[in-house]
Amino acid sequence: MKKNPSILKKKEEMRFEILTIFPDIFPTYLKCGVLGKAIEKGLIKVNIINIRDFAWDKHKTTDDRPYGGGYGMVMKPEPIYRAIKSIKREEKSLVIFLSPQGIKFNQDMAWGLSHYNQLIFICGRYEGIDERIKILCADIEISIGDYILSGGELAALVIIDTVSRLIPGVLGGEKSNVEESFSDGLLEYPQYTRPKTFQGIEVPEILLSGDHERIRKWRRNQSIRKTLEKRPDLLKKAKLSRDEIKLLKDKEEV
Ligand code: 21W
Repeated sequence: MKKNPSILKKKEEMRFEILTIFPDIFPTYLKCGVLGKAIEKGLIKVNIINIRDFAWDKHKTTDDRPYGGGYGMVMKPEPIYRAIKSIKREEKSLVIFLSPQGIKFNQDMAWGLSHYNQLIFICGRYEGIDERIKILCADIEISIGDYILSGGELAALVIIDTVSRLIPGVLGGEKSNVEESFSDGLLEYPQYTRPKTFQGIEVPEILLSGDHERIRKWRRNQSIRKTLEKRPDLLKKAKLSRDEIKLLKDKEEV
């Protein structure tokens, strides 16, 4: 019988729930590429919840002026609280509060999140969300980096995209996510396709040689050199062989 570990393991789907006042942001991105296919195949589900549907006053108000005064508006707690309560919670479920003050998202965190069955994202707009939502509802507060966005929606898409790629079956080729940048902590080797010469620049000869072992070594070497050049901070955590570490040490002495 053909070995197929994927049929031995129970397929556990991932549900993403997004709480937002701008639901229109999401459908186009989610239809495209890898994510679109993953949704088609039923490997992931994305449910978009309009916070405004849980505002009960005549004007469906979701924001209000900050206590203590100051610039801008703050998102009211009640509609968000009711929106979260309306979600049917799966067994392994996490509520993520997206904010510039959160812990910074990275690939390791994505692996951690990929083991849940349900991730619930609270997207803020205006100057932020009433602090009591964070206290009462959030399991974790995440930022995607040190820059200012207009709201949490792009951050939710960044995290959903990254986490989805780690779910078994989402990427076509079995190996594609193992080979990807950051998987062994190194930057990617340079890639080329046809034509052989473009604007006077040749494709490196070795890639045309058909010698797959030499190509593998060349690519590995390019990855290490590129990482040393552009992101030496990554080398501390990179998975390198003894020989590769020695090679780097030799380079430092030159
Ligand atoms: C930006 C909200 C700035 C609040 C107190 C008094 C989610 C984000 C966001 C946003 C402020 C992420 C204030 C990286 C981001 C997000 C919108 C500051 C001013 N506070 N990751 N006045 N960058 N941003 N509020 O911006 O919601 S994850």
